[in-house]
Amino acid sequence: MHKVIFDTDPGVDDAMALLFLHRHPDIDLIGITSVFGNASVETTTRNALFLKQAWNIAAPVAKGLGETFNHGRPHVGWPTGIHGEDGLGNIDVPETIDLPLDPRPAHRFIIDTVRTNPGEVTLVAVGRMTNLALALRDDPEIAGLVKDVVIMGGAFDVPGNITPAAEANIHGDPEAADVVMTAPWPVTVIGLDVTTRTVMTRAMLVDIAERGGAPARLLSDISQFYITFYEQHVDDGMIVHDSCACAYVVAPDLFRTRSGSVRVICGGIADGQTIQKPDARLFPPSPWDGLPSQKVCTGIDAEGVLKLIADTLSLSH
Ligand SMILES: [Ca+2]
Repeated sequence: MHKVIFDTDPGVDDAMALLFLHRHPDIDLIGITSVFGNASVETTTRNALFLKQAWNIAAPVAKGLGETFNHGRPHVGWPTGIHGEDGLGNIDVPETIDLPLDPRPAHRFIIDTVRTNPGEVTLVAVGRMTNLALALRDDPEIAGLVKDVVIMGGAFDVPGNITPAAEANIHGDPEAADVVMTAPWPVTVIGLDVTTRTVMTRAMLVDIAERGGAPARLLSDISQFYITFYEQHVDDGMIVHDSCACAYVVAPDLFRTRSGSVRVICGGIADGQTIQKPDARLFPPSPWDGLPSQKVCTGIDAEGVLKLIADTLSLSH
């Protein structure tokens, strides 16, 4: 079993990833931590509670802070054209959800849970890296106590999606992402290099909704707005960014990775760009030296990952 804390900004593709984690038999979802990105942290936290309630998820929700790791970065607006005004595809999520939050801020929840389960927790982070960076800042020793860190973010050998250089999760808090990538814990980065090849068609989603009961039908409803947005990028369906990171946790063999230290560009026109120094290449001294070697995904069995996601979302308990 993989004990997972899911750090998320729901978010339509986040919702799919959450249902995947909830339904996969090899995953023990022990916490949900919210971060801003696809919407404000108030909205993403409300959405996490909404999905917890709708899907009867036992894991507690802890709310993240509402600002970037380095304060003072300008706010650039929420991507309501992709995720809707409510962050979940404009399905009229109730204004408030009558469920309690964990009393701790997200980064403190992460620290405490990792310390209670040393060597056992996998952090799956599919929003901005703010909460993970804050956890490392307040308690650097947790780096040695976490089993694995799997993040959705970055673009290495392909263009970004929010600028030609940068992917949105990283661009939203580059300083936090650089802290996470360079910390002495094992990170696997699932970026646009592989997620953009993983497109769930409308027909697959219809099949999931038919097989997976009411939770899957809700997921299908949430996804329609996002699918309409993606008509400008793909022929049919939705790119399932965040679910790719969850699939990696249970089926790493479906991915090909490249090892090497990773740095995040902070500032300038390439703000938020992710750059790896592959271990197999020799360079003169550079800011990539002396840092942990992390895994960057460069290849994916997209068909295998989509089948894994579809089969898992279709499992009714
Ligand atoms: Ca996300």
